[in-house]
Amino acid sequence: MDNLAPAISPPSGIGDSKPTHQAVLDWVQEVARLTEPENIFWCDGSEEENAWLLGEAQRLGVVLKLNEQKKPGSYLHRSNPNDVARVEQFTLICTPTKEEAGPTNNWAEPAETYTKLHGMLAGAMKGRTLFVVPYIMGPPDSPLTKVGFEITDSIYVVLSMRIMTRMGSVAVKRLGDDPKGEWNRGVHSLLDVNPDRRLICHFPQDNAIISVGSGYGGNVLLSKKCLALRIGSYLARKQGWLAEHMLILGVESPDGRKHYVAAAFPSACGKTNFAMLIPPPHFKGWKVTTIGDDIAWMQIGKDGRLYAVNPENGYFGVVPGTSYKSNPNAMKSIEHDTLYTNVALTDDGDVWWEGKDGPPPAHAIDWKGNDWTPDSKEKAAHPNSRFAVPMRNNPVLDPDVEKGEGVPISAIIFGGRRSDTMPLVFQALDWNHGVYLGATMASETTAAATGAVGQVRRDPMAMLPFCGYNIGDYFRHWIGIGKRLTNPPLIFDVNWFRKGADGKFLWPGFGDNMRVLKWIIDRCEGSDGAVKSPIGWLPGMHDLDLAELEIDHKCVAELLGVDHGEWQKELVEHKRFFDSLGGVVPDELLQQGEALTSRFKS
Ligand code: OXD
Ligand code: MN
Repeated sequence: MDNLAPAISPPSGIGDSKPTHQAVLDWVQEVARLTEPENIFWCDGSEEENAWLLGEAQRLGVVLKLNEQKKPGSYLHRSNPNDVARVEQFTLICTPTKEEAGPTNNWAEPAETYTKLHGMLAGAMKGRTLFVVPYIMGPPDSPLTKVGFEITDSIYVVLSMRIMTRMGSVAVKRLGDDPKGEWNRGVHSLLDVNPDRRLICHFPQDNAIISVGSGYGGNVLLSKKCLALRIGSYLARKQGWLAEHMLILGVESPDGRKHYVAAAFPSACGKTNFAMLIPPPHFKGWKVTTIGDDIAWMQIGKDGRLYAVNPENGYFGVVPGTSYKSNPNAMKSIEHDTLYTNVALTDDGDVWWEGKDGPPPAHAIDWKGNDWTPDSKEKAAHPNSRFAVPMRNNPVLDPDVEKGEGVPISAIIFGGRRSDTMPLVFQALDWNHGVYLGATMASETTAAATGAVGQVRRDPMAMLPFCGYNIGDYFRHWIGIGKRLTNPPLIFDVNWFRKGADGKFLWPGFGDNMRVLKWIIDRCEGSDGAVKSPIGWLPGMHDLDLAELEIDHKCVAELLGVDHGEWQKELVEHKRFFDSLGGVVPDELLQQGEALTSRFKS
């Protein structure tokens, strides 16, 4: 199986939904003149179109239909083994000056980059179909919602975009014929799926994206990381809102009090699990519901609170480790109508991955298409194998997910994967201190991006790979938003991954994270169950509800401990990180660093 597929010839009534917006038509013609496709397929997002495309994708070997009894409406795609994750080193921000892209981005000069990309794209779609995918990010009636058009020569991208975005006529209608309407131009071509010709380029000033040489979701579903985060964060700063790498969840108490929280964790650190959490039996009557699992767009409401929408329409989650034990709601969501990528195929036409419930199959076809048995040295599923699933499959989807104004956010949570130093949970002293916590966040790297796994790297607000402009200006924007919020969310930091001296996790995680969430909600409701420490407010030993949890006192003390030795090293790392940014860090955050250091001395 591969992404590359020859042109398809749709019957009449399919693939001919040409919009009327002149600039869109002109742009598509321009790209077609350059890439020379055999034909143009205008997507409308309908059921009929999707069914026909799925048939073609099977015929061409781009997807394989799974056993209809075991996984109704579901398909498996295998990517080129050289193309399984985001490529941060080939992801470019093309702004007129290097300073605008800032110290954390790979910068390239726009005119030169366009010339280079146009050279790569010349004739690239010969013998292929050029698909035009109109889509919106955000609920149809939200003021935050953005229109995008993605041109692609990958049928897999079209099928995935229909899951991940509100795709087709809804976008054409939203843009209308207004020549001044704002819309994103996205061009994607697989070229020859060659890592040496792979570039993911963003032109924030032009609201444009060009991605070549890859078929992996994070590089090619241009709606997601490219528009909703990189271009989105640029637009958000210009327009006074926030585009963040955050899940959004609702939490309702047995007596009907409801709060929403947004949480930024780096890629593959459990955002999807947290967003679908099932409270342990002791929390009878508590409900957690999902607004989003990856991206939050947030604006300031008339009441001075922060309101969030999920711009996406589906989840593109990491499969390995997903089980009825770790995330029953995700498992239920991916039982049907799911597009799997790079998992193993069982002999009965089902899918399998490491960490799934039950024993491994005696035989399977691994993600590369080779025979696999439990004795094989290679993994059956790629560690970054994914599911793409419509959010409506989620049994705990929040009823307000389509609300245009968004949901009010009571708490913002930052968190990373840290074996040491960072306590299970603590609360920032105020907004700017919270911004400092986000700005100095760090996490052990995962398989979501190419490169070494398990190394601690600073990942401010989990946005290091996704902030589309200068990170110093991004921090300044956060501080500015805080000044405008008369009723700001409280800010917290969590770490589910702290380990004891024996190298084992101290905290059970998953559903038991409800215990931490409950403390966060209590604090939002004014509870005084906390003790002040140099790093912020920590729960006291008895402030976390640990009833019916088998955990010894020593573990809890370790989880909530602030080890001065570890923190001295951490403070050095904060300073080293800020210094590495070359003078862009706002004074407010430098002062936060100094205040933190002096709190340890007093
Ligand atoms: C993702 C990522 O796919 O962050 O969400 O890599
Ligand atoms: Mn993500």
